[in-house]
Amino acid sequence: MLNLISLKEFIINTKKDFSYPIDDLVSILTHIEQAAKSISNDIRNAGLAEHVLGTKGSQNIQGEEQQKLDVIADLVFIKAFENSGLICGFASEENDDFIAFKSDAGKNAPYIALFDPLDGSSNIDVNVSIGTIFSVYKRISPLGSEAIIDDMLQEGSKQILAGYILYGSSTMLVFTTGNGVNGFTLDTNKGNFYLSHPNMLMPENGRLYAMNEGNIKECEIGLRDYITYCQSRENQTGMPYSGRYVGSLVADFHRNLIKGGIYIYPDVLSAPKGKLRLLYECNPLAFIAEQAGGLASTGRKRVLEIKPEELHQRVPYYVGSKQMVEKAMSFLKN
Ligand code: FBP
Repeated sequence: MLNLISLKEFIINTKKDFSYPIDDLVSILTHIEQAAKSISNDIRNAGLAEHVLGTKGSQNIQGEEQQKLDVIADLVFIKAFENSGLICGFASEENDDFIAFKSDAGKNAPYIALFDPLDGSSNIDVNVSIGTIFSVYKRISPLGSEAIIDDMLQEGSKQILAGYILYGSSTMLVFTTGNGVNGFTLDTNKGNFYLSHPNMLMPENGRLYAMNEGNIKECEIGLRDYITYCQSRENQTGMPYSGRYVGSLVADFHRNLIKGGIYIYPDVLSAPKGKLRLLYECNPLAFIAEQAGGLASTGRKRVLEIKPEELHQRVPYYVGSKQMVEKAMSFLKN
C-alpha cells in the first residue's frame, strides 16, 4: 500500500519553506481543496444536472458569454473566503470589479486572492478537461482597512502562493509557494488530495507545441517563422514537433509541465493585446513555470516583472520549457 501524504501533512512537513504563518497556508489551501471537490463534483455530474450545463445568458466584463459553471465556480470561491479571516480582497475573471470583504474578519485579513474560477470553460459542454487558476499575495493596504485596487495590481513576482486545479481524467491540484512545485491527486473515495507528483520539474526542452493555428495568418512574421521551425526537421529532434492544443490553458500547461513543450497565445487581430489575463491566468502559471525550471514571457518581457495597470489586463503569452521559450523569443527578435 502506497504511503499517501495528504495535502495538510505535506504543508506541515514543508513549513520551513513558507515565510508566512503556516496555519494561513494550511487554511487557504484547505478552503481551495474543499471548493475544488465541490466544483469537481459539479463538473463530473454536469450532464445530469440542468443547472450546470450551458450558458448563463450573461457576459463578463470581457464580453465573453458566461457558462453557468463559470458563475457557480466563482461563487464557490467567494463563499470559501468571504468570512475566512484570511482574504481581504477577491478578484476574478468573472467579476467586473474586485470585491473588498467588508466584515471585520475581511478588513483584518492579511492576503488577497485572484482567480480564474473556470478556465477553458468553452470546453465544459464537450467534456474536455478544464481548470481553476489561483494566486495569493500579501496585501499592501493597512490591516483593518478595506482592500484597495493597489492590493490587486501587484507584480507577479510578489505572489506568495499560486496554483491550478485540473479537472481532467483525475482531479489534480498543483501549486508553488516559491519553493518548487508539487502536484496532488484527489482520492474521490476518501475525498482528500494526496501527494502524487512531488517536486515537479519541467523538461528543459520538448517537442510539443500548443497554439491556436487558426490565428497563424494574423501573427507577426517572427512567430510564423518559429512555427515553421517547429514543423521542420531543423529542430533538436530532427523531426517535426507535434501540435497539441486542447483549447484549455490549464490542460495544455499541465501536459507541457510533465512532458516538456510550449504554449503560445500571441497578440492577434482579434486580440491585439493577447487573449489571456495577466492577473488570473498568466502570472500564476508563470510562477509555477519558473519554479519548475521553465519560462514565461510576453515574447519580449518576463511576465512576472510586469506592473499590472488594470484588473482585466491581457498580455501575449509564451510559456513552457526554457529552451523552447528562448528559441521562440529568438525568432521574434530576428
Ligand atoms: P477562458 O478563461 O475565458 O476560458 O479563456 C481562456 C482560454 O479558454 C484558454 O483556456 C485557452 O487556451 C484559450 O482561451 C482558447 O482560446 P481560443 O479558443 O481562441 O483558441
